[in-house]
Amino acid sequence: MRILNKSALFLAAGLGVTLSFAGCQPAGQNTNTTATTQATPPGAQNLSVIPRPPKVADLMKARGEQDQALPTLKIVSPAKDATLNGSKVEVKLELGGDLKGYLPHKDPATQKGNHIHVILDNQPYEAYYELGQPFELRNVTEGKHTLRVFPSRPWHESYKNEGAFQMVTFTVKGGGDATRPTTTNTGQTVASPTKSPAASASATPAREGKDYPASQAGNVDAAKPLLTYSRPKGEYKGEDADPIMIDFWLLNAKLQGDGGDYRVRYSVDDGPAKFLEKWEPIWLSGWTGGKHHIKLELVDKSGNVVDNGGYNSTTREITVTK
Ligand SMILES: [Cu+2]
Repeated sequence: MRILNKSALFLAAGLGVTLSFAGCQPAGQNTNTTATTQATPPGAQNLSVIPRPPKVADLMKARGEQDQALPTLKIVSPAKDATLNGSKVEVKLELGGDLKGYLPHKDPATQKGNHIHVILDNQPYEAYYELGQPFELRNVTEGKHTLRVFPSRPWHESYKNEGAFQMVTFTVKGGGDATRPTTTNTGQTVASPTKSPAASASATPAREGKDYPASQAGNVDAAKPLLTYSRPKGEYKGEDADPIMIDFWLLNAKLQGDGGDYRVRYSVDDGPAKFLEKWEPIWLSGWTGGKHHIKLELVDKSGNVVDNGGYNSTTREITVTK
């Protein structure tokens, strides 16, 4: 906490906005060590970092050499700095590198498999399984956008080798309608600005893709340190809800435990800030049911968020159903 308080002071001097975070939480609100004599507020949870779950370790063993693969991606489309007409953007990728049997594909029986994480701007990633056909970004709003992609395992842990991550910036002219509901590739409404029932819940499109809510690119410099939030996201149910993995991609930034200058700071539900010193996933156990939000930030030695178009501080909401 000593480091935290120092960084909080530093932040207080420079960035008033971040005051709700770090060491400035009201005392006792999220420190559960002395909570036994107090009434526990509904939804209070004690999260702890646990080792890689045996279930995941077993999956790794069953995959042969795949976890030692060094998959690389190339974004064929959209081309770097391309200007595209219309709200539908086709993403085409080329997978290469030392694959050792790694192949994105959704098993129809289990609905699981290797896949690519596709991220438009700084929205939650979408899974892309069948690279033989393009992934459609639908209803993309007019303006500048970024696309980030990297290969992932069936349990959503990303490959972290050089060349796995790719990013392009592109511009859309005559883009999508920001008032349209947001739907998944099966036409299910996940968010609607007008709260109307899904108008597009008709036939399932043949191609993978997603209708996107309005977003724009951050002013991202591909040569600067960049944290890409990957997991957790969406809904977690039953045995998938405990533990829950935090995973991310780092570009141009080595963490202190890996011999570099940076750390990744995370917090759950505005709780105390925790630090990750190594670039690897962690598993958190002890979630309660309901909505939670997870904040992930790339910070320098002084505990300041490294600025890069706003992408280095990301908060996502997840829903846990017990
Ligand atoms: Cu995934």
